[in-house]
Amino acid sequence: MSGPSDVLGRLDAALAASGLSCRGVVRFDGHDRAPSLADGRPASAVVLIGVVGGAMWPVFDAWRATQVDGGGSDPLDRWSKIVIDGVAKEIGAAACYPSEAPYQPFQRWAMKAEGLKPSPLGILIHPRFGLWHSYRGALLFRDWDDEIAAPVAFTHPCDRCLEKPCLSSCPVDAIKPSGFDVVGCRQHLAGPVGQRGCMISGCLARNACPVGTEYRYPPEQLRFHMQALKLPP
Ligand code: B12
Ligand code: SF4
Ligand code: SF4
Repeated sequence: MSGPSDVLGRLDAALAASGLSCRGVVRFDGHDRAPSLADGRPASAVVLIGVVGGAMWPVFDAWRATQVDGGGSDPLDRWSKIVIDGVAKEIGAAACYPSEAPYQPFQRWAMKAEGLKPSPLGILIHPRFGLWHSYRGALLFRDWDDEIAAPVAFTHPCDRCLEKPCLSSCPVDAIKPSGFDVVGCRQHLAGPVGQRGCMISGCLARNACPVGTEYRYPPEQLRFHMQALKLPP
């Protein structure tokens, strides 16, 4: 089995054209429930693959334009699977996906890999990318014997943010310190004010965050994610 620097270097190269990137590595230890591989044995490590800002959007959008069905009902999931399954085959790992049941704990893995914590919106905030990042898949490895560097320590951005504009920007108060009111949010998005507001400009609470604004998704990408949030699962 190759060492992590070798695998991560090959992964970066394999992902470069897609605009996706490696988002950290976690070795499973006694505290984690490691996902099983095809033969039923547990994985020993996972490498997260994700989106930072708008890097993947032009590649995904160009792919979508070539699809007769526009990419189907979940085009981003389909595209991610094509890209990540290809990379998994090349690297010799198994792939798993955040939207496939049973849900794997992508956020818990990301917290461990990069030392991230949840924002009041529920999504994890990154010290550099703010709220403008997500996960498109992960590669599971049977053997990973080499050291994995501990995440660099930083102050959680929300602990430094005194005004917390995300908590006061939602027109229907769906972002509360106690959690995200997804029903209230979706009702608003379905109505005329939501259609003219959040559905076009993106979530006002997310947009209000002052961290990582240079990574904010481009308008078309924002609208795409709002469409996905509007629909009940
Ligand atoms: C179901 C789901 C939803 C549902 C319900 C979300 C909810 N708040 O309950 C709906 C459809 C509403 C939704 C909406 C969105 N989601 Co969502 N969602 C998921 C999904 C598929 C499963 C979540 C889950 O149940 N995980 C299962 C448990 C076992 O995993 P977990 O890692 O342990 O997750 C838990 C912990 O993080 C825990 N937790 C919270 N705080 C803390 C603190 C500590 C210390 C610990 C230990 C744990 C913990 O809460 C999580 C469970 O909800 C995940 C993908 C995934 N596989 O995780 C995406 C995911 C969480 N969603 C994501 C996003 C981006 C969104 C949206 C912004 C998307 C959009 N279209 O705009 C919205 C807004 C969400 C919001 N404001 O909270 C991203 C978050 C990325 C990030 N930066 O963190 C994820 C990871 C998907 C991805 N592809 O990256 N989502
Ligand atoms: S506005 Fe402040 S509290 Fe809200 S997510 Fe951004 S940094 Fe965190
Ligand atoms: S999308 Fe709009 S209604 Fe939903 S949480 Fe964000 S600001 Fe509130």
